[in-house]
Amino acid sequence: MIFTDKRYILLKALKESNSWLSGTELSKSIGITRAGISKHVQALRKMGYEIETQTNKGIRYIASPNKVLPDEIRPLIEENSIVGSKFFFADEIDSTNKKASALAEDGTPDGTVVLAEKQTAGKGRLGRKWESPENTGIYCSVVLRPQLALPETALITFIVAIAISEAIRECCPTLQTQIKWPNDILVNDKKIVGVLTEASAEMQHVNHVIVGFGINVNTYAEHLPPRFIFPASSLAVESKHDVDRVTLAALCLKQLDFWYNCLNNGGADKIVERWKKLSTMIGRAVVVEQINSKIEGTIEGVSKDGALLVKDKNKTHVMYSGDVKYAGVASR
Ligand code: BT5
Repeated sequence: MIFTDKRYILLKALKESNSWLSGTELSKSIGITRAGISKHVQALRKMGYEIETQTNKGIRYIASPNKVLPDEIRPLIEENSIVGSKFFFADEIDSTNKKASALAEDGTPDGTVVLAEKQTAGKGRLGRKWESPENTGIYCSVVLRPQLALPETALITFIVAIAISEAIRECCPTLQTQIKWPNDILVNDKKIVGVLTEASAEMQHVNHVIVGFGINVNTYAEHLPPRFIFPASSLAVESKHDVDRVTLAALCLKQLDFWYNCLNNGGADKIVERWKKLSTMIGRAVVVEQINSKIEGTIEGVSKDGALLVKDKNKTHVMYSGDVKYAGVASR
């Protein structure tokens, strides 16, 4: 993917140079006026970038803010083909899924990414809340426009969970992630990541799907909600060191691009195979709670369209939604 945004090109040039760059040279090489350069420098400073300017010397990059900013991620995902086609960033937002959904309705392209440093109304499933304290986590939603029939879109939650697991494994090699159907990623049986997939469809046609994920990265106990089973934790707590959020966010988007292309190109079998390897649920005794029912049994596997297969005394249940608890573990 080639990013042509002038502010991004200016920032990249400044970062790649260890010394002062002349404003006149920059304006020539980027193809904007000197006033244009000043305007972009002001905008970058407003975002928290430290950039120095001196009349005789020119312009110099000093440091980036501690934020998961699009211009920090872009250089790391230049090989992506769809995910990252466009970015939207906010320091504070109600919900990145809500914003992504509004952008999707306005026709934003496949692969548009929405990022925020803090959410005031982060959404979980079934009206639950996702705690999203500022400057510590990754709160991200991606607009996808898959060329798939409606039943196949169930695998979208799978590709997001696979992508994030692979990214965490690469970033924090000492941690073992486990995918818990349908939408959690656990480390040491603690919830680190939540994924929320929301589809807009008519009849059998999918308009778009919003995939949102929240990752507790450098978040500490006082900002995490109490949970009885699968308690909330973060990568920093589990790995005992802080994790670079930009690197991790870029790896997630890189992996998501790979698995999204796989899904669009008939790779359902490969996705289900990888999911099974990254989950530790197969063969475990569980209780699956749905709004009006409860099934107790053993997990046999997952179907090609994303359902959980749970076998009890009588039959194998094909479950498309529900909350899973391991049998024998006290309720939440
Ligand atoms: C989820 O729901 O796990 C999906 C969460 C998706 C959040 C992302 S953030 C970016 C995007 N924009 C949004 O508005 N949402 C998405 P669910 O399985 O229903 O789990 C929700 C439950 O997890 C809550 O009831 C709490 O018990 C717990 N919880 C809330 N915040 C948490 C956190 N930061 N870490 C761990 N657990 C949390």
